[in-house]
Amino acid sequence: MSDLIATLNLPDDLKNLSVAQLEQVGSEVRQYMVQTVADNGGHLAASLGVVELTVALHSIYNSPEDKIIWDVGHQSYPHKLLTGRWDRFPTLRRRAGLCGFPKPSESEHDPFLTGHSSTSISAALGLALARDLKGDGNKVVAVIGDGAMTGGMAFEALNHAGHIKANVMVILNDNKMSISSNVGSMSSYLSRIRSDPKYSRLKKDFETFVNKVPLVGKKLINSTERLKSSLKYLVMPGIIFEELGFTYFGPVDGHNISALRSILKQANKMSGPVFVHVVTEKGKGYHYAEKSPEIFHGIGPFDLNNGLPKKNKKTPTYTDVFGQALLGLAYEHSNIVALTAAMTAGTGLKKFSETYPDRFYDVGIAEQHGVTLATALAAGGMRPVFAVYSTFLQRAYDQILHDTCLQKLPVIFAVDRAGIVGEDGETHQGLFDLSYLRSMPNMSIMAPANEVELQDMLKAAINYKDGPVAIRYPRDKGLGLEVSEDTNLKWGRGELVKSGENLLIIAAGTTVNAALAAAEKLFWQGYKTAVINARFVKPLDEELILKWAEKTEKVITVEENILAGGFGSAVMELFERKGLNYPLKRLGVGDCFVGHGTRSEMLACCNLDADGIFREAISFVDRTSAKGVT
Ligand SMILES: Cc1ncc(C[n+]2csc(CCOP(=O)(O)OP(=O)(O)O)c2C)c(N)n1
Repeated sequence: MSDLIATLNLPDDLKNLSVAQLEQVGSEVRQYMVQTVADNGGHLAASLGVVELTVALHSIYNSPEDKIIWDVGHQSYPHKLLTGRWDRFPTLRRRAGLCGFPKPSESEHDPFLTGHSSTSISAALGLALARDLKGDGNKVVAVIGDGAMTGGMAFEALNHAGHIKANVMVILNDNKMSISSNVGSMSSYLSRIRSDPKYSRLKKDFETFVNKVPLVGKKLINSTERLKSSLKYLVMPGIIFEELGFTYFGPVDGHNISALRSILKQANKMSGPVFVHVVTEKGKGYHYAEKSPEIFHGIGPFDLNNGLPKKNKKTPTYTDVFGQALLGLAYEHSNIVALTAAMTAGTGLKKFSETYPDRFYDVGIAEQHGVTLATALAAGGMRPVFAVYSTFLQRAYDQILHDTCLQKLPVIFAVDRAGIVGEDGETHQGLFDLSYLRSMPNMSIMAPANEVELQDMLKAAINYKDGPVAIRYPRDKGLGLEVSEDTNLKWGRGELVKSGENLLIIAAGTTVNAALAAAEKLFWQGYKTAVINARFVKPLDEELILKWAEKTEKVITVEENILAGGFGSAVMELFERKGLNYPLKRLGVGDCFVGHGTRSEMLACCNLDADGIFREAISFVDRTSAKGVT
């Protein structure tokens, strides 16, 4: 443990330290965090940016009685370190170790789970209202980034909190960055407040002026409402938040502990909703993260001395292949437009955004708006491709159903990070999309088994005009195949990739590869196993499935999705519709949330790797009377 921190009982002792000692705590936290993330990977830049803010907060508030809610929660590492998780910090994001996001089951200092953006103000408001109903006196603080402020939910909550004059504090951590540079008119507005010293000076002058005006002058100003508001508009920073019912404080330098403490103390004295605007630098204190905050937003293990990733990425990921394929298709089809909800790099759209800036939209962290916007672009004759992580698309369930599917408009959803995502854990797993998309009429769903199929599926989707299409693929490297080759992909058709007579495995997406490896092992146990690559989850290739099910009379389905309503359910529904009683075993994720660990560890944990499928298959064929087992 570091020198000063080793002597402290945290977080309580922070209240007895001088500002210089608090700064020392900050630098010890910062150093430990950089070292640990260099080993484990994680969200470094955002956490580096809030070190002083976190120290200041814990030097004033009494956690866990006072509640601090970190929006998204990727910046909560300093909070974790100051609230009893110092020793366990090296287990960050590792299986059975500390979670990368706030988690009430991990600590009483995490009053509410976060992971998806823009929820903190609603959560803080709810906790504040519960406090008031119980008659408790604790404080509730939401810390939200300027990126997360682009999410509609944040405004819904501000609107409500201001209206009911709730006693709640919102701290805006304004670093100009979402994952990439922030977008939108709110961001430009914050920029103006931040960068124009005139605003802060004028605010002070205005207040002094009003206080000094003799009674007559005050009356004059008060009675002239129009004049008052126009003056206010001219000189007050944060007027938008004031108009929403909040008392605005700031902007304040988020790396100056003394200034932070004094503004927080002032804000604490107010009753009703307060809004504290804190300006920080993402990546602060680690040279490479300051220089490239986007790269250090979420990073794998890296070399401390040069900031370079430890693993050299040779084989392209599914994301890379998607980005490259879309770029080629956009060249051929001038009506293709691409959309992202604040994930340009993460979804592989960086090159597209640079090559076709007029055909690219970063809507901010606004998946719901993104879906309806894409749908309307389709209604207007464009071919929109919305690239989005499976977990975040959940936000837009109703927009997909009500706007896209009901109108049968040809929007393409490139559903990235579908399936097990690994270290980000349960808030980020992409395990629900097959179920929620499959239940929607007019939706087609494809899942590639490899990167060549992904490229072909995207082509097929662009050429399909009859309704929305989702292509879901995992957070993983491809198989290293030559992507310029075409496959024999046909709309609505799967592919038999291995014939066999004792057992049929039908797999969706990249589980096909694990299924093939399991089939190989089953062969040595005497089971000749057929394997179908479903390719289409909707519409199903019924003909192919029924033909091989009839031959083998035992069927296993495999998918990286929850079992309820997923791919296996589609096969089960097919058999039920046809009145067939083949023994059927569905492999996927049961009725539970999957935690964090590497992708391969968690796949193994869910029996979705080759060994797991093999074990499940053996127990399935043992339980049911095998046909023709040799
Ligand atoms: C609904 C949702 N969409 C996308 C994301 C992915 N995401 C994580 S952090 C982030 C940017 C957040 O920016 P900001 O709130 O300004 O925090 P900063 O990282 O700059 O501190 C995004 C887009 C998410 N967590 N939730």
